[in-house]
Amino acid sequence: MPKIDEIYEAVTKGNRKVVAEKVQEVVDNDGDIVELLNGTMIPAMREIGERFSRNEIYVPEMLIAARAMQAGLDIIEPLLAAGGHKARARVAIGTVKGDLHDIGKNLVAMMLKGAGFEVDDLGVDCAVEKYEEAVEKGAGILCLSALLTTTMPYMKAVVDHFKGRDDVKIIIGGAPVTHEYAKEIGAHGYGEDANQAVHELEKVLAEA
Ligand code: B12
Repeated sequence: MPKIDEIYEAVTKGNRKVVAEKVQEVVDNDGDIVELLNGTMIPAMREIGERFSRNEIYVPEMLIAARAMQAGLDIIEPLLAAGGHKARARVAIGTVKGDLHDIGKNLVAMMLKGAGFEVDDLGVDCAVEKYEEAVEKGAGILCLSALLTTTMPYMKAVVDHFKGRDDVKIIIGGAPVTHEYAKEIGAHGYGEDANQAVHELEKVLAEA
């Protein structure tokens, strides 16, 4: 079984091949993939974010690390989803219009699938119409992600669009998003990370 440090380092160095190999080794050895995700891979991406903020690395390095992370996620995702039980509710998730960040959104989608929800991943750069289509296909909960302060206001546009629809609940998240902002725009829930997203969804469902 690879040392978790090796996977952490491979993600931060953007070594896609090593990440895929080592994650596969963990899987082959029946390792704890939820712990691998939450305890190693997500913290590695956070470190990348901090290094970028300190101008120690730039966009290309960030992108390379993101691709390495995705290589590991591609292996884990079907397993997390397969570990889930019968779908508890239908959820649609998308990064809002103008925003192309999808690592956090993908993680949330993956955790939700792992928790047994049926997840319709709408991708990035989602306009109101895309969420509307998902609702028409049966999604009762919409998860909105935004990583840019400039795209956050679009979350309000989506919330406003569905105002008065009791059959649609909206949960928001992303690095610049806060609980206060969620309250301010009238979203039904907010999650700080992928784990909280699951709890928040369960809370919203229980209240429905
Ligand atoms: C990787 C990255 C990129 C990659 C994205 C690759 C991809 N496929 O996603 C690339 C290189 C493409 C990129 C581009 C840009 N980026 Co960028 N990027 C980042 C970086 C380093 C990490 C983001 C990330 O993946 N974090 C790891 C994941 C796991 O965390 P997360 O996304 O926050 O998600 C977690 C939670 O927020 C939460 N969550 C997320 N979504 C949701 C949704 C729901 C419903 C819930 C409940 C929870 C939830 O759960 C997630 C998992 O725990 C951040 C720095 C940072 N500190 O966040 C900058 C950052 C977001 N980027 C930034 C900028 C400025 C840009 C660019 C404008 C740069 C440029 N000049 O071109 C472009 C914008 C492109 C666009 N139109 O979207 C700024 C934003 C600043 C601001 N105030 O808005 C940041 C903060 C960097 C910085 N310090 O300046 N970026």
